[in-house]
Amino acid sequence: MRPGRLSSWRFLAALALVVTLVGAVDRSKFRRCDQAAFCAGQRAPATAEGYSLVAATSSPTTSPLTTYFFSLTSAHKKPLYASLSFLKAGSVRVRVSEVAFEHDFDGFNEHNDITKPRWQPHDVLVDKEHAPFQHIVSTPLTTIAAGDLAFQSIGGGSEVVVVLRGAEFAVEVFVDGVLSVSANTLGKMHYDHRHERAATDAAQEAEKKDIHNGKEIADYGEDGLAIYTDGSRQQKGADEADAAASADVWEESFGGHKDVKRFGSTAVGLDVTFHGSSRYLYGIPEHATDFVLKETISADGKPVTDPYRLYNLDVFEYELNEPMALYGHIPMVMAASPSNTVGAFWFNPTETFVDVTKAPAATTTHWMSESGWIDLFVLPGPTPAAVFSQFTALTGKAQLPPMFALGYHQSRWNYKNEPDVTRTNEGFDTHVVPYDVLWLDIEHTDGKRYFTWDKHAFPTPLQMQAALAHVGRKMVTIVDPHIKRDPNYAVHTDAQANEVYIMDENGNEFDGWCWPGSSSYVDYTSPKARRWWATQFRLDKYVGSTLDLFTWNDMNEPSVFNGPEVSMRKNCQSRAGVEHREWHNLYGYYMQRATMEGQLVRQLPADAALDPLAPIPISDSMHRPFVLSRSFFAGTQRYGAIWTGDNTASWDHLNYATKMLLSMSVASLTFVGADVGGFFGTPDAELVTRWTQAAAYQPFFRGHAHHDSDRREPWVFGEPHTGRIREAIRRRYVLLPYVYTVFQACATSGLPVMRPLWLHHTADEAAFAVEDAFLLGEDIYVKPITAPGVTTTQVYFPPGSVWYNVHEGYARLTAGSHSVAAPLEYIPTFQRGGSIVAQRWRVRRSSALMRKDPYTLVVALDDSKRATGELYMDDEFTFAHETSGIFSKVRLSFADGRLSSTVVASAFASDVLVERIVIVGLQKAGATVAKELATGGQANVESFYDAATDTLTIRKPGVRAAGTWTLVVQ
Ligand code: NBV
Repeated sequence: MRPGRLSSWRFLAALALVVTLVGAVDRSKFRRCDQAAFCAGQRAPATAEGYSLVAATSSPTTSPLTTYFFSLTSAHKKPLYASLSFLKAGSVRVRVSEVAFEHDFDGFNEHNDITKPRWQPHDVLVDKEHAPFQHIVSTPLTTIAAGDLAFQSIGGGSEVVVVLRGAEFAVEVFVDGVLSVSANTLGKMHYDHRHERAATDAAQEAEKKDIHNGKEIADYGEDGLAIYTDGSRQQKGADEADAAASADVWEESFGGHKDVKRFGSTAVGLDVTFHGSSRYLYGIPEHATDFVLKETISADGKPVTDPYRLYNLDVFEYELNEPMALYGHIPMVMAASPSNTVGAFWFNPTETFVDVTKAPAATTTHWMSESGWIDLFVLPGPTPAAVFSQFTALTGKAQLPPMFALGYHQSRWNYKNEPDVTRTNEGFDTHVVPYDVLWLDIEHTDGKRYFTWDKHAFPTPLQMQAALAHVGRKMVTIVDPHIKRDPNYAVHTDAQANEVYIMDENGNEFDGWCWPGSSSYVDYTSPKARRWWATQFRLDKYVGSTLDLFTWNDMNEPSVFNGPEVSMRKNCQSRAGVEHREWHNLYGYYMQRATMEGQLVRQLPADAALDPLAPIPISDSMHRPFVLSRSFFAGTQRYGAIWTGDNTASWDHLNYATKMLLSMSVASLTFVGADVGGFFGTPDAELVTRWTQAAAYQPFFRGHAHHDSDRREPWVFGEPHTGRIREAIRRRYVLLPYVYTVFQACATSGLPVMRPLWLHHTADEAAFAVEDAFLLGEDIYVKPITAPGVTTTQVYFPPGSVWYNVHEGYARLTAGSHSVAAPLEYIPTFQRGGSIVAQRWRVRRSSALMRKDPYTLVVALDDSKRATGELYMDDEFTFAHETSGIFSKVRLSFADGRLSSTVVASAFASDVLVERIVIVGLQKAGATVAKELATGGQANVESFYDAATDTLTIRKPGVRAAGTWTLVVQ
């Protein structure tokens, strides 16, 4: 921001920033459960709605069907309709609607029309295939009573039986004969039917009865309390929750903003219980809380904290250990235990609160949403890997990112101008620190008009990008969703002409306040608007952009400075006439998708026909996209990377970064990271060092800082700090072949890149509580140091496993908690015994410059002197691996003294050699190595055994990394 150009509102905004910088989050800006009628009413319900299952509208038979439909009745409420289906990938889907299902679930509803089913984002789901299943009359279960129905899936890994309880409607899911998950067993299912205001007196009465336990409200007192027809009033302060629940079903106010509800209260809710002892619950990101979800309601029904809130918001200076909502949200939990792991996905993008209650034999979640559907997917597991496979079968697998995106990213709000960019870029070379991407924040634009450049600060963007690209480096610019309402700004006038803006409640273009001042917001829920947005990234439209320029989507909760809770009014409307309340949590998801598509569209011929409903065609030579988004929903892994927003330069924030990233990973976001060093504030050298060391092993690795923070590029601190930071970043580059191989495997399996220890050590209950350490893939175990002055730390290792301390001469560690060295030079890092990890030891300026370099294989043996691993190779930037299968993969194994590489795929031609092999844990002094020759016979290979570290180093074995070969160690 240049002096002299500060308009008055900017001045005020800047002042507000400065004032709030001293304090912490302003909690009063954000709703608690007791301030939201739909939550307060459901959290403390007067009576259960008491549904029973009356009939199957498609009669159950023993012949396999794909979906069954039922009716539900209640003495207190209007009837509902339910359906049950099994998905091919193994999950069980239960839906409840106030409108009868006319046909199967896809293709419903464009409009918020009361006669039609509620709006549902069916394009979020990938897997729409139903597995056949059948109604079973007799089952291994002994408890099928009259009126209950039991269904069994046919095929699939484990046996899944679903019992629908008739008298008091409930769903029970048995996995391999064991009751694992149930819904509505506590009778908390809630469904507010939509009403039309004019013709709703009767319906409104029913709602009131329901909410107020049969007491009719006559009026509201000046104190805001309900006055009942019997003269009683709600006791002041006795129960705030009840007070909020008594808000008028037609409107509610918060923070001076009134929300008028077109269809009255349309809230839905359901309890979902995970049975069995020792259940640990994880997921429902994004919260700055512990990884293991905590109880919010005690077993005897007393609130402990507010429920976890899921409503995408731009929370300034968020605090730790708070169930408050943050930027993104995935309504999915995983319930792990040593006996089995199951999950639940509450497919609802409206504002949601989740209560957690823990009891010895079961853990209950209570999902309370403002609107949307009851649409529950039970993910029956029974292993964590199976839950990931089931969830990503529904929401999609992550893409394989281009290699550069896995390198180190350098960002700052803001690199001020081209000389600043040049100096920063050269700084990395001068100080011999590798990096791949330089980022430009909002100040690079002409007055926050995205897709433009500040012509004074960045007069030659093409040359600037070319200078970076010269050594394979890339640039990222920020593109936010708010578009300046400036009649001279082509993006704005084009958006108006194409009718792609969100509308307000009066049918005008929504006008909200954000960085550029008066702004409108693109309706990314509309396929047409998404295609329009994508075309803005064409190189001829985004003047000054190149194929080496990628994108950062910020403020996409959406953030609206003058809106309720710094977001959009809920009665704004999409172009299809659907209220914002229905799709709020999807806004960032759809924006990132549209931006990702923009990076594809810009590679197509200018005259390519773009049907908004058809996928964008990709071909071999097209480059993979890279988009970072702050806001997210289930399935975001398909569109790019996510970071944890505006954290703070503090040791606590470093500690919570691991917890938050694990939570996102459990919800299947694979490409996640936190601002290295912390966004707000100025970290000291020790904090930056420790943060860089931890983030070097986390999926998305970017240094970023607020404009008021001091500069913190790796060389700013001087020695010995710069050397330590350099070493941490170089370590990332050494591991890139392994990291890339893990990303590729995750794109296939649905497993996350960053993993909790329990994901691979499911039998060990102690592993379920570990949240201060994590796995990168299966084979690298990392313990971040999150306090100053630390030189040693305790690390927990699960039974039956062997680990080698990478920094301590490969010292061998087994089960238990061990004290290990953690000097400022590095953080404790371990390679799993039984693994082979591919590396590149010649670190260069960028990952692209290392593409042809030879590999080093580190073979870490388990107790039976065996190890396995994989190495994946492709061109690292195009789609050829996907469109034509142009990749190579080898399976590596060490057993019985033989190390061999077996080709699994060979389409990517590569002559890159293995230059070194390090075998750890051989315990064999005097070992010799020979290579088996294709012609028969053997040739000796140079090797050196170091007894102190028990490592055998094999030099120049003369084998191709992508080839088949065997070395014999004798
Ligand atoms: O674009 C400016 C910042 C950005 O640097 C940060 O990373 C985002 O999370 N942005 C938020 C807006 C202002 C935050 C105070």
